[in-house]
Amino acid sequence: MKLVKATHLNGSIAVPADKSISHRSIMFGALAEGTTTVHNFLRGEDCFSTLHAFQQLGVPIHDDGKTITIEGQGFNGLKPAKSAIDIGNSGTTIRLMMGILAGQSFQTIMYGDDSLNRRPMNRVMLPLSEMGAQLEGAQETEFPPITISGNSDLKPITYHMPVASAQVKSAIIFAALQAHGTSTIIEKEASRNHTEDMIRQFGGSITTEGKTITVTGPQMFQGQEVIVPGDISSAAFFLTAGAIMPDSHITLTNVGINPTRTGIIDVLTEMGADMNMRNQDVQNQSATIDIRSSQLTGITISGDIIPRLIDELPIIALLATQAQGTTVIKDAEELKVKETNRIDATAEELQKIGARITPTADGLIIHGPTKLHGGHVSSRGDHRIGMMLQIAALLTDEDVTLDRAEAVAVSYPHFFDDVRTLAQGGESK
Ligand code: SPQ
Repeated sequence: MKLVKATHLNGSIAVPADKSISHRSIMFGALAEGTTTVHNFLRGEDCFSTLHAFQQLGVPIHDDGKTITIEGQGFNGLKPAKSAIDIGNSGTTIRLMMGILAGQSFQTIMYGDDSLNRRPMNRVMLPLSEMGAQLEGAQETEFPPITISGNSDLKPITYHMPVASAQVKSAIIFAALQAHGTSTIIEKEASRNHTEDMIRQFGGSITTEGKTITVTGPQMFQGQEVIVPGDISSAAFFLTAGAIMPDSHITLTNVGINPTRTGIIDVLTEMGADMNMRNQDVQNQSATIDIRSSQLTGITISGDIIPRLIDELPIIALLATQAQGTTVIKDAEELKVKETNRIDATAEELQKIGARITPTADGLIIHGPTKLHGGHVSSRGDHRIGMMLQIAALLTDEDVTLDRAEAVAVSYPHFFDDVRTLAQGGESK
């Protein structure tokens, strides 16, 4: 696909719904007693993987094109799927469902696409096995298809997490909610807390003190009305575009500002971006953000901020190509086990269009500012790499063509429409 060109970007975009919260709204709705309605559900492929998986497990879920209605079955009401469940590209779906299915008294097989079938699952399989479930990967590996033989009598666990991961934490929490007794999870670094927030929203209880999470099972939830805020990880592409494109001013409405996700705001602020936040909605954790063309300076990004911006690192690398000086990204080895190896994919694809960027064992080193040029690049099937490359393409008046552009549909189906809207200086629906 030939990527969109623009001289500047202007206008307002309503950021698409949060992917992490959309997944969890289906999960909690299915596991609650009674009806849950989900407004502003993300209509991306990953979230439909979660929705279809629960339908296969016997949960009635209706979609009228606007609102999702879930007839919750409770933790004890799930039914065995008639066949193996296709999870597509979604790491969040497969890992969190492993935690849910660990406490069920039946067997389930889940598999994904080529990318998901290469992502590591031991990080979830090991603690869930310790709690009493049986999990097996393909041909004695840790890779999907994963066969889960659940155990309706799970043991609680005390677990020191070896990686900073909301997916691992959430999988253990879902199993702990079904176990008899108190589980304690100690995070390596604090990661996104949407699972914990939603437990409270659905009438359950969980405590967090620093990096220690305590949850006692079994628990029961009541159906709720969920309004999903916009996804700051999707907003990040336009926050970056607004800062690095000349003569630009972008307004992003309904941006999720849960503090476990706002590392990108901290980075933009430290690099000197001309940005302001207004209309904060405390209950919905959302705000409007304005961003304008900015003079940026390179910085070092490392340590406990990394989980707060892990999915934004490819677009932050692009941001850094336009900043004065050197930006160093460290402590981000987790990027190697995302939809692609995002350290290599970011460095190699940006190098093709002129960026001065070097991959390291745990991150990237980027020198700027650099004038990018045209070329032929690939998303490698990774939505975040594809969207980052479209924003990069706006910086050159030469042609940039992108292979596997359709990957963006995983988290942001109308991404290219929003780029065109801003390139024409308009306002999105
Ligand atoms: O679901 P998936 O494919 O793992 O999605 C990604 C993404 O870029 O959209 C990662 F590839 O986001 C993860 C994120 O990196 C979503 C997530 C969640 O909703 O809990 C947590 C993070 O993953 P992890 O492994 O750090 O827990």
